[in-house]
Formats: sequence, C-alpha cells, structure tokens
Amino acid sequence: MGKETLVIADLHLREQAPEVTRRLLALEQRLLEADAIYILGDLVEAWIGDDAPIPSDLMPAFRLLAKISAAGVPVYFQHGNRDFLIGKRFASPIGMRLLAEEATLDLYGHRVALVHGDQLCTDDLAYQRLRRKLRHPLIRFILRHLPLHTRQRLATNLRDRSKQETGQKAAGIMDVNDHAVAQWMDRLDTAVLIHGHTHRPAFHHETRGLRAVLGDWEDGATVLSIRPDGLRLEKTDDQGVTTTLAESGWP
Ligand code: LP5
Repeated sequence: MGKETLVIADLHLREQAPEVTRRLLALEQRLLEADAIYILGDLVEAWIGDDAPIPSDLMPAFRLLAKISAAGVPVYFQHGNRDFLIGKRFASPIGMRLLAEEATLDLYGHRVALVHGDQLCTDDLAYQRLRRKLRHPLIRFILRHLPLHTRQRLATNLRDRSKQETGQKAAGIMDVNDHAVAQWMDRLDTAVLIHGHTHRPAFHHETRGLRAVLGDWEDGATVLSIRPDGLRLEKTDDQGVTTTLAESGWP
C-alpha cells in the first residue's frame, strides 16, 4: 500500500462527457495503490434509481471501481445532491460502501470529517428547502417507487429549473456559509473538514482548522491526496500533467 488516501467528488459522469470517464480510467494505477478511495458525491450527473438503465458509456468507470475494490482497496461513497438515490442495489455489486451524509474517520492518526458540502450552503434558502423535501425518507421512498419515466421527467424538470435558478443566484449565495462551517467543525469535533459541491477547489484555514474543498472534473481530474505528512490538492490535465492547487501539513 502506498500510504495515500484519495478523495474525489463532483465527477458528474455522463454520456455527453466521455472525457471525464477517461480521466478516471487514467488514474487506475494510482487508485489501485491507494489505502482507500473516498467519493464525496455527484459521481454521476443524475441518478434516478438503481433500477434505471446505466448508460453503456459509464460502465468502464463502474468496472474500474469494482476492480479497485476487488483488489482490496476500500471504495467509499457519500451521496451528493445529484445522486442521493444511489442505493445498495447498485453500490454492493461493485464493492462500493455507502457512507452516511456526514462521516468522521481517523486518517493516519488525524480526525477528518467528510461531507458532500451542499449542507454547508445555508444561504441558499431555496435549495435548502428543496433538499429537505428530497431527502425526507418518505419522499425518497415515494420517488423510488414512481415509474421510471415519471422519475426521468421529474429529474429533467428539476435539472432545468436548477440550471435556470443557479444562473441567476449570486455566487456568494451558492458558497458555504462561514458560520455553518464553524458550527459543523465544532459539532463533528474535527480540525479537518473535506467537502465538494461548490466546485471551488482550495484550502481554507478556518479558526478551527483546515477546510479542503475538492474541485469538479470539467477540465481535469481533481484529487485530494491525504498522506501521513499532510494533504495535497492536485489537478491532472489530459496530457497527464499534474499541478498542485494547494498543500498543507496537518493542522
Ligand atoms: O447541482 P447544481 O450545482 O447544478 O445545483 C445545485 C442545486 N440544484 C439541485 C437540483 C439538481 O441539479 C437536480 C438533480 C436531479 C437528479 C436527481 C433527481 C432525483 C429525484 C427526482 C426524480 C426521482 O440540487 C441548486 C443550488 C446549487 O447546487 C448550489 O448549491 O443552488 O439548487 C437549486 O437550483 C434549487 C432551486 O433554487 C429551487 C428549485 C425548486 C424546485 C421545486 C420542485 C419541487 C419538486 C419536489 C419533488 C418531490
């Protein structure tokens, strides 16, 4: 094992962007040598249920995750706002273990908290209202049991409405709220909070410690490497050139 844990999020795998799947496949060797892989949500563009057909273009990505877990590298998945309907029926056969929506763990002797990040955007009141509805267990149960074509139509409508509204919301509203970050770090009793969702890759030195924000995969593979001596956020382009976006020792 390489003494490296890899954290990724917001790949938004989709048929229309085969380059994202290729970027994941290009990381195969590194993923196979890692101690563990954590995927913090929005692995796919939209997931309407484990019974929906999986586009064949995405299969290589899921086969790779299966290969990694079969090789003994644990692959963990936390739900994002696009794929909160991923369940065990899809995850188990590929060896992907589902995490709670907030997870704390010990990495190389340090307590680390992982969340998708949408929960921290508390200024985005319209989204938080939608989130409360969609994540309600009863609503989720109902959604899962709607006919496939109805779910597809609902998801398309929701995406269209979201695109329209996010195009009009101020950028600040769609970022995390500082007070929420402080509260979450206190409550989770952690000096290291890792999240995605906002697509604003960076390290922030907060009062309580370090907040590492993952990036999306739109123009390269963004990976957080966690090692015994610290954390490094990297982006690898399609020529295989890796740039360090941020680096820090343990707080
Ligand atoms: O993902 P991103 O960054 O584009 O935008 C998010 C917020 N939008 C969403 C909606 C998703 O894009 C839609 C995902 C569809 C796939 C899953 C569908 C499965 C369920 C349906 C079928 C079974 O999460 C966006 C945030 C942004 O992040 C930044 O944080 O702003 O939020 C919005 O845009 C929400 C709007 O402001 C409010 C929309 C109200 C719609 C009301 C419809 C109610 C339907 C209830 C159904 C039970």
